[in-house]
Amino acid sequence: MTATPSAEVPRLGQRHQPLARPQPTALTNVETAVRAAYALRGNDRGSLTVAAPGLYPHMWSWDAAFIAIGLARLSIPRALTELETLFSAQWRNGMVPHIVFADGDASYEPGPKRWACGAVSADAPRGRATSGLMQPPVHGIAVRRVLDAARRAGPGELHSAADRIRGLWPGLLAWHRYLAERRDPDHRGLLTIYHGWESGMDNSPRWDVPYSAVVPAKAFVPFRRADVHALDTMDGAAQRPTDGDYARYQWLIEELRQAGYDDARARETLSFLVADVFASAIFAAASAELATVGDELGLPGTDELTGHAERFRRGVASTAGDDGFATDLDLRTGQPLHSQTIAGFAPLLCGGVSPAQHRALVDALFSPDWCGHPGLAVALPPSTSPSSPSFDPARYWRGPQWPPMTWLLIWGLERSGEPEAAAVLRASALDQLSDGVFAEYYHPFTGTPLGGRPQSWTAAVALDLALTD
Ligand code: 2M8
Repeated sequence: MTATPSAEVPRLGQRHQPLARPQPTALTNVETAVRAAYALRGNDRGSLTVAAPGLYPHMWSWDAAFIAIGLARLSIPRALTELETLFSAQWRNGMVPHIVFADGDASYEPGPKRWACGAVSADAPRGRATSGLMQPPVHGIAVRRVLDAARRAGPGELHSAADRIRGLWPGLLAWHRYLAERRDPDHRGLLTIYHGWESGMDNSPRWDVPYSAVVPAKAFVPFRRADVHALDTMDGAAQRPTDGDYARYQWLIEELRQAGYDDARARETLSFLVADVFASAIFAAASAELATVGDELGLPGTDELTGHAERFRRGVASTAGDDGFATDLDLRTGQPLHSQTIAGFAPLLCGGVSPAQHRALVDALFSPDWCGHPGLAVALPPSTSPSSPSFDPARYWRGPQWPPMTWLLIWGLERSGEPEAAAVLRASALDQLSDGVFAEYYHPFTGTPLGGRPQSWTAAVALDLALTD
């Protein structure tokens, strides 16, 4: 299943002529924002924004959080509606599902029938079809941003946003409690994930080793690869996970369904069980952000949130080496999962490492292994380092640059006292997004937009970055 790097990948130290970017029509920041707003409007289905037309015609959990961050620049009420729709599909045990299915589109696979959540779990919501997995909990960060936007907008907006955040609060607390209790029962300060999809970085080299232990049963009937057909391009398959990857993704859903989506049973029976440092860092950061919201609005549970933030910050830092890079852990074997992916920068989101480790991480981010690679069309971090043998520049999470990940790093750098570094990344991000395409991901060497488009979370972060003072 490991993808072979393509022949065009330049190696470090090798002379490389940067390739011309394909679209010469760079937009100004205001034009980028206007076009991003238009793209988001086109993907708006009323009370939810689909992740992308065609490829992802439903609501995805962490996409929705980024979308709310972007929408807060346009309409605070609409941003809150996005979060309210997502949380209206929350499971009884507190889990926020990774997909909320929009009515009337059966093109995406696996669809509600394959998940069968309501049929096998009493925790699944009634009256709303969802998947049985979760995604990284960016929502607390989104709530903080929406409240800040409301404060900027004036007392009327602030008053009504605060009311609606009060309404969301029990769900937010239950979500964070679910993560802390069910996804970290051993109190390592690291979230357990049951599927690469839960990391949001589906086919990242992070998961190559644990996926090699996932062996689909012979009798298993895989579903159709709707994703490849949804991409309106000849080489769509080269931009997506492989068939081998997909057979494993589908088999894990089967295992989860057989476990009734029950956390205790899943932990005993699943053939994929890893501690995800990037999702854990997001959880630590989102818990800290939510605690500030709770304090400001006089809401309960802020001590609990601060406790989550501290525990997970420590957990992430405990996996970092002298170079500051965080390392995922295979919970089935107890082995660390070393890979050169963007997830290693997790401590930049949540802190917890020493000043020397922090400095080493920031330096690494701008080094030739990452943003300083001489072959990059735009100096932004690829999802996998071009120096890694697993790097594949066009294949999804194995190389392309992903704008929402850039946004998270900019946010983390600002938050951790690195405004100059954040400004450098932001300028490059706006350069990339000035194509006005809002692609799902970008080829790091050619700058070619790849995957779905317009991808809502890309448009959302473009809007937010373009309108930042
Ligand atoms: C991708 O994941 C879905 C499965 O969840 C897919 O490939 O069908 C990932 O990039 C994920 O991070 C993202 O949330 C989702 C929707 O944009 O697409």
